Amino acid sequence: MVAQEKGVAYDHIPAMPHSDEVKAINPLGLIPVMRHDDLELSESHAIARYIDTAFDGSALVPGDPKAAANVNRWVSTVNTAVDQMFMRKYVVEYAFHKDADGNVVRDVIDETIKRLPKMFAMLDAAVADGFLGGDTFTMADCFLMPILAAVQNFPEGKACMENSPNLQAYFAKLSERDSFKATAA
Ligand SMILES: N[C@@H](CCC(=O)N[C@@H](CS)C(=O)NCC(=O)O)C(=O)O
Repeated sequence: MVAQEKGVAYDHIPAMPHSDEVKAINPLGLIPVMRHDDLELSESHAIARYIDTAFDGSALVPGDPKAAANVNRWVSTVNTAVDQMFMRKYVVEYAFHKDADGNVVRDVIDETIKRLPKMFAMLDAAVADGFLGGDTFTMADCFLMPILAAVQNFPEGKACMENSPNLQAYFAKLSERDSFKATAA
């Protein structure tokens, strides 16, 4: 989304985590990884910041230190707390944690869904001014949107979204951006 928002051309090369081509850049084998000229980079936030600062186009993190701090705070919150709960302990469990018969193993999911409403309430308040943590589109929105798209694919996430009016309006509006349409899985 960051490259799209900036109008930066890129080649998207699908690769599996822990494949040799990924490990050549990130010894941990985690995606995403990026190559630009002689720079090889891992970690989504580092990649996003590099694209934002190395290329022309409107900045996705403001120049003013206090405004930037607020955006960075929300990127970190999404990348840690929100990602842990929505992706690692919910979406990934639904998608990949199956028993021998192919049924979803629900232990982690059933613990997580008790905590989903509180996280949704925090995010619902955080987008009240139209964007995550404020009234303009920033890098924080690029980090939240893909996770919000994924969490709604499963019933409890969908229900929480339906109970979060600000977040629903936010998601509907930002889904119309070309950067989201071009990158949504
Ligand atoms: N902190 C890293 C996390 C990267 C990450 O966990 N990527 C996932 C895919 S979204 C992955 O490669 N998972 C494979 C695994 O955990 O083995 C970042 O923000 O880039």
